Amino acid sequence: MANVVLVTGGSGLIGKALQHIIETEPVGSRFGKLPNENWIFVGSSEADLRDPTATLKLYEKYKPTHVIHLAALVGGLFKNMKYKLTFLRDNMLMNDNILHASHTHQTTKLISCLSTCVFPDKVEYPLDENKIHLGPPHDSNFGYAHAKRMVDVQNHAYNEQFGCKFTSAIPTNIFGPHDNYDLEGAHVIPALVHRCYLAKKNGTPFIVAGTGKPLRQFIFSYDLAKLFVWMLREYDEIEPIILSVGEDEEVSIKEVADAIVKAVGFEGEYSFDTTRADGQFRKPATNKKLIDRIGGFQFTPFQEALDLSVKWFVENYDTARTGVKKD
Ligand code: NAP
Ligand code: GFB
Repeated sequence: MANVVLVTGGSGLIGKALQHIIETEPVGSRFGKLPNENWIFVGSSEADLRDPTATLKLYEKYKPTHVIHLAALVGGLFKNMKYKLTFLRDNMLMNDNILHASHTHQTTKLISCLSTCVFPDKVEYPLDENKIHLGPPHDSNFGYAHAKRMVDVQNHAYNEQFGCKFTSAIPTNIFGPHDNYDLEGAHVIPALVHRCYLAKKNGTPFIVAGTGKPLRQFIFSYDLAKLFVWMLREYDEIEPIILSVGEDEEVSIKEVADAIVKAVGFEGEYSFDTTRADGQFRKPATNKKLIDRIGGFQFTPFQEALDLSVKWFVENYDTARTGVKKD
């Protein structure tokens, strides 16, 4: 019988990247589709996963043997700061419904998606898989972070009580084609790509929020998609695993802005609005467990991945998610 791999959040940044990898890597290869697999990608129009009945109906319709659960209320620093309760509640509802439906439908394997912002703000660096519950997360995203942490708690409880094989991935900040390029609500890379694109097009100032000093690790969505395929086939632990570039690949927001200026071909000056928040200063995570388990992985260099993402944005401006009404 064919394996049915259901991807929630299939219309989002990582969902689209997974679809791209599954459709372009050679069939039967390590990251490609296997002949006995049927992949299904769903967005919120197919089922609002905050609704338990709609979630169960989705499982009844597709009878997934495997689920990659990417759906979430997602946003950058400023959206997280503004809607803490909504981030907490929507994500708890979606995650609880997916875990419950996966249990009742005897799904063989479920991979949920956390984020390195779930880790404590004050903890010894680098972050590793054993440090999730050692203290409160950064205040700027405590709603989202607590909802995501509970998935790890539930994964262990489902395993201990029912033997379920539910696990989770912990990616760092992500970017790539099909990102959400909303000017206010998006993550730093898509928001700044959009701002820089408008500054070049309209001859207006390019303004970066905060001081530019915070540090982040970024992973390209196509690389991350390969790692999800690897997890599906080859990672059998309940414990989460960090999916990240190396600890030595932290970049500052200023370096990100410089790379975006280069990729967009913006020739003006840019400035920092230091009245706006910096958020967490850094959250460096180790990928040692990943590299040990996978045995080596070639990450796409940052500027190359950024150039590709900017090219995608410029070519798809009319249909990209920008939060701007386009006629
Ligand atoms: P995204 O581009 O914003 O996509 C979110 C996806 O979730 C969309 O497919 C959306 O469907 C779906 N969704 C939202 N609300 C839903 C609901 N009520 N019912 C059903 N589906 C719903 O997000 P992403 O960046 O791909 O994020 C994917 C996963 O990675 C999330 O779990 C996120 O927490 C995690 N993550 C993201 C980052 C990052 O930097 N982007 C970093 C770490 C972890 P529609 O578009 O059809 O509404
Ligand atoms: O991508 P971002 O919002 O993610 O990046 P976080 C925030 C950093 O980029 C801060 C600076 O230092 C901001 O001051 N920045 C500069 C900007 N300009 C902009 C801009 O136009 N938009 C944004 N968003 N930032 C989010 C979390 O944290 O990242 C989530 O709030 C989630 O919960 C996600 O985990 C991965 O790393 O700060």
